[in-house]
Amino acid sequence: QVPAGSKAPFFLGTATASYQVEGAFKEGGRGESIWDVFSHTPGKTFEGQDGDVAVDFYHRYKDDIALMQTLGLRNFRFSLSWMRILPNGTGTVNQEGVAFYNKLIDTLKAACIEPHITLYHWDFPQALYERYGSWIDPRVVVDFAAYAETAFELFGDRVKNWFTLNEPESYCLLGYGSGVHAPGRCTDRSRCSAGEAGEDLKCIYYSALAHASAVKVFRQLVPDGVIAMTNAIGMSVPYNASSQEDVAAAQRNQAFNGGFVLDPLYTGDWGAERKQVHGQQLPAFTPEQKALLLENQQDFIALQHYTSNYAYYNKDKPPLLVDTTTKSIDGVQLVQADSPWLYVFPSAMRDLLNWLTQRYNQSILITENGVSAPGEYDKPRAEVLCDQFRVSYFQQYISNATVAVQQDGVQLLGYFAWSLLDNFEWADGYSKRFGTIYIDYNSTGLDRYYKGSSMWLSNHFGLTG
Ligand code: GCO
Repeated sequence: QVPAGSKAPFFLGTATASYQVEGAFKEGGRGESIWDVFSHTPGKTFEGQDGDVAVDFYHRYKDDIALMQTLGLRNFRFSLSWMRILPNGTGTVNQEGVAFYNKLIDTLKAACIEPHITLYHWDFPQALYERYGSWIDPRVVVDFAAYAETAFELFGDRVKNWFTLNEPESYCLLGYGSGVHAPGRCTDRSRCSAGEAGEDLKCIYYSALAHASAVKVFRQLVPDGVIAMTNAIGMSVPYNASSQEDVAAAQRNQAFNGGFVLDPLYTGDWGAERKQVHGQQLPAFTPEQKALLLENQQDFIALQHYTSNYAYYNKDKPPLLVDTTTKSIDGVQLVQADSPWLYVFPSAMRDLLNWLTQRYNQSILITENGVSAPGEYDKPRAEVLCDQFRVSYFQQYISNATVAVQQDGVQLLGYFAWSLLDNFEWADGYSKRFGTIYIDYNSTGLDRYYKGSSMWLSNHFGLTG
């Protein structure tokens, strides 16, 4: 245990994403995105909510930067809306969009806050989607690299910290597998209007290639910068640590999930576990593509970590279809957050940082970690502001990350809490709050209030950020 109050040996930041916070969906020459279309389709999001206004960051960014400044935050991760810069996804640059991001970057820098830019956080240009279906077509590799080049040219003089794609494993599986996120493609035609088997795998494949192509351009244009993809990874902890079978099952499951995208990025090929399960369904990397991946490696692993589970061996199932549970061997149930997929499992943070270090031998930047606290949607504001649940989540996860650095030798660069502000939580609309700053959705001004957790983070990391 790290003593309470001891500072973390890595930097602190907070993160957001364009569609989740910006709003102003028809302003400033912004083109349409797949999330506009998806959220405007009846039945796709909680109570039909959308990001048209979101938390109006587009107009309020100066005030929000002032809030960060007061907290002493020195790092901010946000994403560019591809369609604000290239309304049709390719072609003419929209100067109004460029002006917005220039103002944002310059205001951050003037406030001593380092900008960290994500190029793509799920809002794909609708125009390109209509042309070729986005991440399931080779044309996306070219178009994404061209967009990345434009962004590096426009902002690379002032911004040195970049991310290519946010969590392909999430947008590919949810957008092309289960269809619960935009563009809502899936194999089950009773639920989705488009989609076919294997699109989720194709999406990962083209995402890996698009990422490497963008890294290649980056090295030319921003030679003094750093860049990575962000990946959503949980930890499979053996249900019974003294059972050989459970330990082996958890390891296989971990490699299968945790290596899904990172294995191709670091080896130029799918991992053994993926090949075993998907066989011929996996698009093969050609020798040229393998070379592209190997020659254009990222600078560190950008980890987004929220939840974990126990995995155990089931003799009636093929070896890779591992069963998982959220109850420990002693029958203790992991605490569930407000989001049904999110369980609080802080010790898994330390295990995961060690697993990544052993497998890839890279330094790590935690680009997202956070929680939706139970009942925050409905509770009176005063109660939500006292978010001890979130404070405890941060305290435990950060302390496990600190132990991984101080005792296990993990190279951890920094930690971004998700999220600066309550925001549009995709298919859950505004019903799940991940913010360290509360948004009063009933007020006409979308008023902001510090939650206890933002002050805890500020205090824990101290003035050194
Ligand atoms: C991600 C998601 C975020 C979510 C967060 C909470 O990058 O994981 O993009 O946008 O809001 O993960 O679910």
